[in-house]
Amino acid sequence: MATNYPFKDIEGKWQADWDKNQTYRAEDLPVSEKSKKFYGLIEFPYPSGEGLHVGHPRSYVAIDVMTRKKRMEGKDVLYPIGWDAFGLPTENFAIKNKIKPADATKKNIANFTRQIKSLGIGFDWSREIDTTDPKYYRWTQWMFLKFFNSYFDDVEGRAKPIEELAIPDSVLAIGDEAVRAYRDERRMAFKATTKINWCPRCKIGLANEEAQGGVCERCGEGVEQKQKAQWMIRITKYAERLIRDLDNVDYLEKIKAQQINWIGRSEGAYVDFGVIGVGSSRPGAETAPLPDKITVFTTRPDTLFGATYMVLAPEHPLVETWMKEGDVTNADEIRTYQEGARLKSELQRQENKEKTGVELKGVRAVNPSNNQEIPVWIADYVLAGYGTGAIMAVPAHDERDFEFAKQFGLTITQVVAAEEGSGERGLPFCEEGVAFNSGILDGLKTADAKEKMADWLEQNNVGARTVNFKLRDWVFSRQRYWGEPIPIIHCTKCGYIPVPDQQLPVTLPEVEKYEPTDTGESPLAAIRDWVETSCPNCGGAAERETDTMPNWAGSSWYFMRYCDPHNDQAFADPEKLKFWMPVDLYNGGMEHTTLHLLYSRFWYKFLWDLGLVPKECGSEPYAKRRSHALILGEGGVKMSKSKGNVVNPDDVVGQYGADVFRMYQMFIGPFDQDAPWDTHGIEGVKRFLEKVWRLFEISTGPAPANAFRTDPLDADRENAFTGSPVEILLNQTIKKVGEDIEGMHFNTAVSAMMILVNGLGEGQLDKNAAESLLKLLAPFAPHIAEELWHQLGYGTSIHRESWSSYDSAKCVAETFELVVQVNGKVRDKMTVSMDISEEEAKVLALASEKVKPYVEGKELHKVVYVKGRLLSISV
Ligand code: ANZ
Ligand code: ZN
Repeated sequence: MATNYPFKDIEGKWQADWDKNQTYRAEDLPVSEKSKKFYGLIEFPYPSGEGLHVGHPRSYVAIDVMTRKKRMEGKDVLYPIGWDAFGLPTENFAIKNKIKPADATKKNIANFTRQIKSLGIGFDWSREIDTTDPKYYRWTQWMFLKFFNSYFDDVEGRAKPIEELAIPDSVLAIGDEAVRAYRDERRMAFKATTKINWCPRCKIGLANEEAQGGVCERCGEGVEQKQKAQWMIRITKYAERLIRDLDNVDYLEKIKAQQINWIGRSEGAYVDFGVIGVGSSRPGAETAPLPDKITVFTTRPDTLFGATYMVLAPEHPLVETWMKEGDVTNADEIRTYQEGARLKSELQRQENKEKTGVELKGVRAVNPSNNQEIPVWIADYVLAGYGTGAIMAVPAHDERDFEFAKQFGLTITQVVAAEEGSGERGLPFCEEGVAFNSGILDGLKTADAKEKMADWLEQNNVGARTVNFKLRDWVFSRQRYWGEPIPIIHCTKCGYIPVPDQQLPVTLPEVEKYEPTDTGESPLAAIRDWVETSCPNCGGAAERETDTMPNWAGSSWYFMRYCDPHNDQAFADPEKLKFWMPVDLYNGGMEHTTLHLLYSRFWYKFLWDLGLVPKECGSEPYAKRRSHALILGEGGVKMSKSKGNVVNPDDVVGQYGADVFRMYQMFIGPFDQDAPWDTHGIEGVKRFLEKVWRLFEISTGPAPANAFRTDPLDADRENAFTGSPVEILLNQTIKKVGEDIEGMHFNTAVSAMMILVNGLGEGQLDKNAAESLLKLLAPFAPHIAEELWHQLGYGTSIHRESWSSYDSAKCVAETFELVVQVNGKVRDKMTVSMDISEEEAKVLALASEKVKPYVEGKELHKVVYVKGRLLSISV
């Protein structure tokens, strides 16, 4: 059933009015006014063909409530909206329906705009952005070229322009080719052939972050491994700072923990093992040291004496070397094993299944701690991409090594015990303890033994302390059409040449066919007259890069574009960045914690290092990050088409209006907990707003002759409730709603308003209570609040009014009448706070002028206190 107030008229009317008067427009002020600004941000949506999901508004309405309150508190609020519109679903939709991705995007954006506008969210639409607009992606491309034209200075720990890279004389001496290669190896954006996660269904390469759990993030298909030349960005150079700077931001603890865990910092050491040939067919190397060394990364250098064999990843380059040189004698067996490993994903290789491996016959390693010769194996549980791609195996103290040693009958030597002298215990023993069987380390606790061994390695030049990260460089190429073209030109003479700034953007060509290819080539590769171009450097024939950027590119910096969305001279005016940045509150999904949130922090830091983001903005883009939970279908299961439990926001708004929808979204449950959609719940909210409406109808009478309209400043009425229970309730509610909004406890703010409205009762609404109630309601139900505000006789928007303040003296919990008896006779009655203690009650009673005459100069015999009622004194 529809509401009993005319929401259709009210909502449309006020939305048009806000639009016309630009009620929610953010004003760019001078930096000196910075304390006035509040920048609230939601993750801008991907405008899919399905339209808005009821999950989207949970975030939008929440930050709308917050920013509306801030605006009423006098802040200059920036709350913008835009479209993260590149991406696979649109491309696939366009292919299927034989339309252009750009046209599909336009249509989807129009639909999303209509839907979002129908919710009355206070976005500043004048700042709308679209990542697929060439005016926007021009700057995304420009930023990519900044990555290309920069290197990371390890000493200073920051990115710098590539021209500042010092080229060693030895390289200069070789010539231009060598200089170019030297630079190319150090660029922040570089091309490399690596094993990538490949989704055979989407026909697209995926970053590790997009293939968590070994399945494609988009379609759920199991990913395969494929070798491909890819553009990569060196996010790993920022690993340390991405962890460290979390200390300076206010993020939910679980968000920080997830990022730290994903970056995966491990302290440990490199250790070099010598190699000897013991059967090599290399002349002179039959039983002699080989020129190679195996370097491993270990987090437990203290266990070096227990390293009884070594394992290399099957892809380790030394394996190739030894096969080529004829050092290993079982090459066929090794080849077969390598083939098998190549087809497995990293995840499969880390699974706790039966261990497999092959010994490299003909070579042995030398443990530097005791000069013992130990066998060298390859096994796929050692990953090529982590650490050095090789390990020292310590089977007594590492689970995987232990299983492997058992499987292949390798030596297991224990070197750490739980306590000194406690010896054998169940192996593997993977905890910390005390070293034994370990020469110089004997008797040391693990922490000390690690330090001592690290010192020893450094002194003897066979290793060094180091820090390792799980984080991988960012695979930045996609072989698809609907993304930003990577603005690089390949010239056979000059190498990779950036497209000159004045030629940006490199726009996508309009084509007939967008289908991806099985070869892993981008569809752009087939468009020859787009691909063929001339080299900006030498003018010779050259080809465009045909890979496009991942859909995370445009969203890595969009929050800065909002600060100055129409600028065509710069991605944003530095003065405007100085005023608005950082974002004060950013809300988004937990699923983006190790994707967008990490990428955009990195991207921002990079621009900040280069001074492209002013220093004054600070080194972090988001001061505060919060996350909403999911809205589930009725009954608590995930909404899905197949279950038929998808709620369409259009239907809800059509039936109940935007205010009910918004308020229900906030009432549905704690913001950070999943909550099922519930039709009874929405009915409850509807009745609440109806009650508010009725309350005003009765109190103010029919327009235009109602009380507030003719006499909005009636002083008597204003004071009518001073000290009354209604006034206390009102002050309490103002306090609670304000605090709940700040703490993002929106559901309890709504229930506080419900209690207030119940308490106000019919006919009890005076001017002060009426105004305060509407101001509290305004962030949640902006339309009805605006309508009733105007009915009170005001001519300007309630959303530009000031937020109500409360009087803490009038927020006192509850009071009761304390009866004071002396020797059984009532001598006084006093109004006291409900939470008064016995001691306080006694002090008050004895100080009473009416009680004093009966107790003064007498000995107190007994005092009985009955909470909430009585204090009985015997003298
Ligand atoms: C010897 C050792 C002894 C290790 C011991 C552990 C326990 P995290 O903490 O994840 O960084 N490792 C190193 N590189 C590897 C690779 N490419 N593939 C598989 N495993 C690798 O783990 C570091 C530890 O994981 C390293 O420390 C190494 O095993 C192994 F009692 O070295 B350890
Ligand atoms: Zn050239």
